[in-house]
Amino acid sequence: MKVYINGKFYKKEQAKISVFDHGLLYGDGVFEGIRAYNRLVFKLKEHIDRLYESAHTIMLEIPLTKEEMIKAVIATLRKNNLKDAYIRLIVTRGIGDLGLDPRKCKGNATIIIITDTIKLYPEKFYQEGLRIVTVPTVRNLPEALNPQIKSLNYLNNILAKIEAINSGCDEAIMLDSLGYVAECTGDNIFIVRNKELYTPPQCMGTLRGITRDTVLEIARKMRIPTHEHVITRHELYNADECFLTGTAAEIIPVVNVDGRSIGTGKPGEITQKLIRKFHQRTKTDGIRY
Ligand code: PXG
Repeated sequence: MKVYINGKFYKKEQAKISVFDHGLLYGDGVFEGIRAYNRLVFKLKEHIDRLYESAHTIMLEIPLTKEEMIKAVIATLRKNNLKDAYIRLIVTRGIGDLGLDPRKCKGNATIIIITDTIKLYPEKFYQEGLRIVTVPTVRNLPEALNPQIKSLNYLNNILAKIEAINSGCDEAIMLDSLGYVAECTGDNIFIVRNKELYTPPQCMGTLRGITRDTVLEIARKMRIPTHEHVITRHELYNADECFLTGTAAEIIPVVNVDGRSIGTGKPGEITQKLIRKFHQRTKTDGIRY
């Protein structure tokens, strides 16, 4: 494996950054998780746009233009010669001193691109469906650390993940500060009720997932009515179907929430149709490398 760091390629063992990088010291940086299928990078432009939006909000200047960044991702993929890949694109504040002040980092952001494969959940859950639980840790308040910023600070999500694991589950539902369903630790959530699709609005403490947007687009093409609307736990428990979406997770059915079985207790029909359409999409859409 060859890792890209600031324009140079390094072997996995030699790919290292400074202990004074504020990405390590403070989680001061932004990232994206991107997938490539059959030598096509899926939704690369959307991921790059979101990366630059996250960076803009935290006032982190990325030394490459978006076009140069796209070229760097493509070059890393070519170098690694992977047909299917998971790309982790990271931009940290760079090397500073042992204080928070980002001005001390002198604007030298560190860019890291790693390609590898990823399997978020065991394959059997894609067939049988996941069991998930609501956890006590609420999703970051948008007015404190907006979940729209895909920052290197994922402790909020990691705490939720730990709580799910402690409860014997692989994934957690995080609520917003009002108690509505927000999202999972690395995935957005959808429910189906009366053949209509619902997902929480992106302003309420959720990341605007690129897979989420793709699923909404596919559903509209299939003439399934879609709603971006707040969801209560009661509505979730009584949904006909439920599934999660994310670049790493793709689309995974959920069959049990907090001990309540969802619908028939098996992956739903609409969920399975959306999974099939999504996989068709990933085979044809994207930037070739
Ligand atoms: N919510 C959160 C909090 C995320 O981190 C998503 C939703 C889904 O967004 P996309 O754009 O991917 O559809 C994410 C993205 C991991 C992992 O290892 C998770 C993500 C990214 C990278 C790694 O679990 N999640």
